[in-house]
Amino acid sequence: MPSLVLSLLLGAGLVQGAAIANARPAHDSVTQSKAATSTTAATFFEGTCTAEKVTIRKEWRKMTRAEKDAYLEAEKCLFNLPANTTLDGVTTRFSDLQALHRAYQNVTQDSQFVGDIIHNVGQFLPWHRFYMHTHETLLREQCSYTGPMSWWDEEADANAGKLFQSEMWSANSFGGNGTGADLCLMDGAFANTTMHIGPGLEDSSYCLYRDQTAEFVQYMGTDKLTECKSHNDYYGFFNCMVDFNTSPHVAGHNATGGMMSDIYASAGDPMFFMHHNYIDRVWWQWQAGNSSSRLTDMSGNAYNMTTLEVNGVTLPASELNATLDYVLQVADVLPDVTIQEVMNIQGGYLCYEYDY
Ligand SMILES: *[C@@H]1O[C@H](CO)[C@@H](O)[C@H](O)[C@H]1NC(C)=O
Ligand SMILES: *[C@@H]1O[C@H](CO)[C@@H](O)[C@H](O)[C@H]1NC(C)=O
Ligand SMILES: *[C@@H]1O[C@H](CO)[C@@H](O)[C@H](O)[C@H]1NC(C)=O
Ligand SMILES: *[C@@H]1O[C@H](CO)[C@@H](O)[C@H](O)[C@H]1NC(C)=O
Ligand SMILES: *[C@@H]1O[C@H](CO)[C@@H](O)[C@H](O)[C@H]1NC(C)=O
Ligand SMILES: *[C@@H]1O[C@H](CO)[C@@H](O)[C@H](O)[C@H]1NC(C)=O
Ligand SMILES: *[C@@H]1O[C@H](CO)[C@@H](O)[C@H](O)[C@H]1NC(C)=O
Ligand SMILES: *[C@@H]1O[C@H](CO)[C@@H](O)[C@H](O)[C@H]1NC(C)=O
Ligand SMILES: [Cu+2]
Repeated sequence: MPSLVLSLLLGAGLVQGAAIANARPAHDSVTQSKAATSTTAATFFEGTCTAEKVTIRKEWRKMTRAEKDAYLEAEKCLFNLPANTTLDGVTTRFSDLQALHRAYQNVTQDSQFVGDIIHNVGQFLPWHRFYMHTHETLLREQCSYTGPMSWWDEEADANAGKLFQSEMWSANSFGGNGTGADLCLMDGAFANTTMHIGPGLEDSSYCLYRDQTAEFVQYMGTDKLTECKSHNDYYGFFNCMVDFNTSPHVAGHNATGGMMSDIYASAGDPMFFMHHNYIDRVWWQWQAGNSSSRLTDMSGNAYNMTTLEVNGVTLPASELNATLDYVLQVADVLPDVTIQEVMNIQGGYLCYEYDY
């Protein structure tokens, strides 16, 4: 693998820390500890991750009231801490996360603009898994959060035909639809929050907003997920799950709408993390469903948002593919990792499981 130099040119200068990554040698490949299974119950403990250490990510509705309140308070704590990156537009520790998600969509690599290196590329799912871990680490280390991480069971809400009536959007959870001309979020834990990153690549002061859109719910239920999980190869699975406009990933963003459907600014809505933990869980379910191959299955272009097939046309592969030794970065909020290190959520670097 060629050495990779990423220059995130942001405004005046080079981003401190996000500037250089050298490819690392691949780690020893993962050895499976359990036979293939199709549930989240199987465990794949490796290295320092053991049954004693593993943490459980709980679906929002399985959290106790006290756990929900502690989670929302910790998130608000990140909104109230000072920024600690030099990325464009940052004002708070939470905005560091939002800004770095945007920065990797505007990348110049080896003097060539390659655009987005975290969406619609092979490393999409591993990068977002690492990003979810980065968010969790900030909650725990900066805001003393000790409770479970959480996720949103979109499949269940979509199947029930009441996605927008679910408790997720209640006034003592994440708040509901936007209101008024600007679709501002006016209820819930993050009501009346002013954002500073976005829209798009611009920066301005505007409200955290939502525009819930029913037409996307059709891509969020069991039928669609079964279709995606029927692929035995990572590329087929990932294209179905995240890449296309009819994918459960895009649908969750655009059903929530507003800031969540602005790909650059989307991580500014705290629902982003509930959504992406859910997407991470679906990937994990799929991996555990045929662990002998899928815990090491990685492929796809590493830049320029190419899909395997668009309208029946196969696009040329980029010079650089996403492989297990590809280096993932979060602008030095955490040290870089390789894709290999995040393939197994119980592989040692990561150590968690989903409650169901
Ligand atoms: C996006 O990239 C361009 C070109 O490198 C740069 O001029 C601009 O400042 C970047 N914008 C943001 C918000 O990162
Ligand atoms: C900010 O980042 C610097 C450099 O990485 C680190 O030394 C410092 O502890 C950080 N401060 C906070 C409040 O996280
Ligand atoms: C990637 O896509 C951008 C925008 O479409 C284009 O300008 C650039 O030449 C492409 N880079 C490579 C290396 O293909
Ligand atoms: C948000 O702002 C609106 C309009 O100013 C106000 O009516 C509402 O009480 C505020 N909500 C919260 C939770 O602060
Ligand atoms: C959310 O609010 C917008 C603006 O009022 C409205 O157009 C949209 O239909 C609402 N979404 C739902 C699911 O009710
Ligand atoms: C999702 O929403 C964004 C912003 O409104 C829009 O640009 C994009 O086309 C939407 N995706 C689909 C599949 O409609
Ligand atoms: C599991 O993966 C192996 C290797 O690719 C393949 O031969 C087998 O058919 C797969 N099993 C299922 C259930 O997809
Ligand atoms: C990237 O992957 C494609 C498709 O598997 C392959 O044809 C191509 O040779 C790979 N490129 C490199 C540089 O390994
Ligand atoms: Cu993203």
